[in-house]
Amino acid sequence: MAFASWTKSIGFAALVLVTAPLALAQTPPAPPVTAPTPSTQVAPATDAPAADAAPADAAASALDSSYTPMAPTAGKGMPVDKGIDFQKQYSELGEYAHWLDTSVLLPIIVAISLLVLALLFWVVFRYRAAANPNPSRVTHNTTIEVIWTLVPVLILVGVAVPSIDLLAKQYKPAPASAVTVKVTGYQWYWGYTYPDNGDFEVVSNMLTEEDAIKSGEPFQLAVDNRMVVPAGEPIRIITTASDVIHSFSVPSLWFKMDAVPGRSNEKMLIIKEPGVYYGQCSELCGARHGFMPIAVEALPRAKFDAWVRSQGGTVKGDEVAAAAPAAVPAAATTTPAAEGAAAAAAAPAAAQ
Ligand SMILES: [Cu+2]
Repeated sequence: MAFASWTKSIGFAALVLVTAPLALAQTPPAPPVTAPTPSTQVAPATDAPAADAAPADAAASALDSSYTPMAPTAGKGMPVDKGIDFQKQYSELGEYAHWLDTSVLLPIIVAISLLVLALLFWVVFRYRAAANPNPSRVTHNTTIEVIWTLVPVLILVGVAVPSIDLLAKQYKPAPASAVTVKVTGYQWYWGYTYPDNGDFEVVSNMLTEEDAIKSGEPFQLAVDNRMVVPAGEPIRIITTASDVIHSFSVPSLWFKMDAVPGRSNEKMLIIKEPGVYYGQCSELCGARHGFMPIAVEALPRAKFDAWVRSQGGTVKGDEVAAAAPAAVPAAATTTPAAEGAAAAAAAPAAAQ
């Protein structure tokens, strides 16, 4: 009886745990809340009149198309020797999840394990045949039955509240202003397409051991062309695949999303600070599954814009910024950056 009521309660609690996230998952996503205004650098159009005082400088910085791959920081965004914990997190969701693991789940698991172990030892020694020749015949104890039903339920509710909260936050869609990156898994490399920036695609292959060492990066994580994104801004990542199922996964950003052929999965990512963050394909996808690493490079907005131009892509507001110096011919016509951008605009295909 007691066991039956206990299992029934646990069964119910488990049902709540399992169905609640499902119900949340099936709720249609709320319409994007008013999009946070993109950083001021995104809208040079409104700044253009004010820049009259130094049009050449404005044009040079607005049309900067220089890019040098950022050197990774040792131990940041990558696994470390003898590491047994999660990697240090660089997104708010990651920090939340890491807190849930180390400050909620782990203490509860340790406490329950120690309690059960202590009870086991107590029973083994206190009630062994030699010390307790006449065993008790008691079969029911209402107080104990209520306690061992209620306590597990309360523990599960305590775990469910932050778990469901985290789950709901992970389903929050990106705002309309977010930068979109379409991630395509191929056998066996990644492609990153930027539909908001001229729809160019960056193909990313693993570096050989020799090249990785030469560039000061970890072998089997370093790639020739990284997925470059702006830091501190919402990014809409859409994953898909061209052949078999892959999984786009970057542990230090708390990001993992399957890339399935014929289907697009979407998830928002906000990286707290600039840096290089490494990951790997996390779905067994064939012979070279272990050799299609991921390198995400988060840059400040102005540097991201410059990278987009270096790839032959377009940056919102560039047309206005490019037109502004034309009004002051003497200052702007010979700016090398402007020439570079014009050349890039004339031959975007060649730049790729
Ligand atoms: Cu794969």
